[in-house]
Amino acid sequence: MITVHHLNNSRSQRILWMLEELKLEYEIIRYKRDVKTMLGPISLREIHPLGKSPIINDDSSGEKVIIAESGAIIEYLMQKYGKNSSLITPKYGSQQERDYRYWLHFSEGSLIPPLLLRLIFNRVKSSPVPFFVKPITKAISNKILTGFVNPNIQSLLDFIESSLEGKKWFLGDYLSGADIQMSFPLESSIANGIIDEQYSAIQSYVERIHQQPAYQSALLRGGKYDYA
Ligand SMILES: N[C@@H](CCC(=O)N[C@@H](CS)C(=O)NCC(=O)O)C(=O)O
Repeated sequence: MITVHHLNNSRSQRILWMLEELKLEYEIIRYKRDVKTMLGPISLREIHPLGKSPIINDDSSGEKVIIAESGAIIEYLMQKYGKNSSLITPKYGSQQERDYRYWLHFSEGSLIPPLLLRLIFNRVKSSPVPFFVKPITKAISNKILTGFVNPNIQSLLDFIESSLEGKKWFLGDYLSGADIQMSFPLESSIANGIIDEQYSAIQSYVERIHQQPAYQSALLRGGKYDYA
């Protein structure tokens, strides 16, 4: 049986979607973020030292497999259970496979870091500090945001927008694990107003994701998720 260690409103929603696409049986162990810090509970560290979600266990082959990192989980599930599923397995060595790997890694490697920086510096701006320090923390945060973080996010989104124009999924007509991996940063950016109407290809793409029957089944299994 596969077990998903699922943190609310998090990247692990992607793994539930993937498991639904693969039509696999799985169970969910739920963890709740601290409402103030947004961090996961300490009990997640008993499953993996970093205590980040998603993590899966898979004991279906007799061996006790534990995998963390959503990209690694997607690759594992794809290799082990992806054959003849609704998700495409690109031919090894093909351009399609290079594109698949590119977007699979792009999500956590290129897109999420500046989104996280934006979140952090916006929090720094609004966090309580002595009144005489406030103008300084605000000015430094604004400088980093406007000089580095926001232009970086914009060029990444422009690139994603042009890559999706005229396409259904990142690999054209075929849904793949790369789409699953790209879903979380794009849908959370829409929910946070970072992606607006000027990015119409991204918006339609995320709407298409939300219409996938397996995506909707994952929502029903996972419970409340703020980005759908
Ligand atoms: N690159 C990792 C990131 C994992 C991660 O940071 N997960 C967040 C949820 S979106 C988390 O567990 N946060 C809670 C915490 O850091 O305590 C992945 O893709 O799995």
